[in-house]
Formats: sequence, structure tokens, C-alpha cells
Amino acid sequence: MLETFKQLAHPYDALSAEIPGGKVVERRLSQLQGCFADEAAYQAALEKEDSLLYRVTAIEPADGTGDLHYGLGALYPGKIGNEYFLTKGHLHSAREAAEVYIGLSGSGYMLLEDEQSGESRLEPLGKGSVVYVPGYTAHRTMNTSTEPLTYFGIYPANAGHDYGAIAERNFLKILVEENGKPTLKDR
Ligand code: PAN
Ligand code: ZN
Repeated sequence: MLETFKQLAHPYDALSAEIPGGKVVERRLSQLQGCFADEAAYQAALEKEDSLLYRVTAIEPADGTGDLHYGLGALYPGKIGNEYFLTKGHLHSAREAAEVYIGLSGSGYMLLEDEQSGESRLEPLGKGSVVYVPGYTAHRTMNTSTEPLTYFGIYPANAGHDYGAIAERNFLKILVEENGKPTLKDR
């Protein structure tokens, strides 16, 4: 078994979310159509620059039962209108698949939304904090600081990413800056 793995240890750079040999996904503003509540602010920001919002590098060592995949994410600081930069967010295709997020640097939050009940929870993610994302829960990350929010997400190899279901109905809550503080509001 062990001999089938070419590489088990990987060096990583958190601020750039780089892991040599990993699968890189970059998300720019133009790819987050419909995610931000303030459509006019979104269009105005996009006209100025199609900024890089985040990068994720995934390591997928094996695909069998019991195997794990993980991703290193760097979500850069910024806002669209008063809403903090965020990830698209998703459910796992295998709905029961949970995930552990380990904060490395910066600070922000994870918005969790139960697919069935629509119940929302806001949990802090950043340096010194770790978040357990239960199965059947849509999850999105938001950066409320002025530096990159970096983290590892570790999930079952068969989890898969379903972006469609949550994009269609959107998260029910948004995280905006109000009186200088992150505030969770109804969309
Ligand atoms: C994470 C996410 C990462 C980017 O690795 O993929 O934070 O967010 P989106 O995938 O929603 O664009 C994870 O939750 N993996 O399962
Ligand atoms: Zn996930």
C-alpha cells in the first residue's frame, strides 16, 4: 500500500495557497456572479478589475473508501459594497461528507447552512481556530480581516463539490460590515 504513494509530505505556502504538484483553482470576481447581494457594487468593481478573490490547491492522494483529500485555501481581503470577500460555497455531492477547516492565518468566518432546514450558523475561522463542518451543510468562507485568510480543509475523498444546488437558491444570510463590525443579515 505505502509504496503506491509517490509523495506523502508536501511543502506549502499559505499566503499564496501553493503546494507544488497540487490541483489549483483560482476564482476571480467574474466567476462569482450572483454571490454578492449588492449587484450594482459588484458590476462597478468588475468594471474596474477582475480581481483574484481566492486560490485553492487540492491534494488528492487516493480515491478509495476511507481516503482523504485536502485543500489549502487563501481568501484575499476586500469587500463588494459592504459585503466581505467570500468563497462561492457548496454542498458536498455526497451530502453526508463532513469537513474540518483548520485556520492558518488571518481571520474571518464560515457561514454554514443546513440544506433541509435552512438554519444558519456563523463560526469564526482564522489563526488559532478550527471549524467542523457537518454533513448536509452548505459552507462558505468570508474574510473580515485586512490580510489573507488561509486555511486547510480536509474532507473524505468521495465528497465531491456540488455548486449548483446552493447557487440556485443562494445562502439565506450575508455577512456585511456595519458600524465597523461584521454583521450577519438576511439576504
Ligand atoms: C474547500 C473549498 C474552498 C473554496 O477546500 O473548496 O474553501 O471554496 P469553494 O469550493 O466553495 O469555491 C472545501 O470546502 N472543500 O470541500
Ligand atoms: Zn467543502
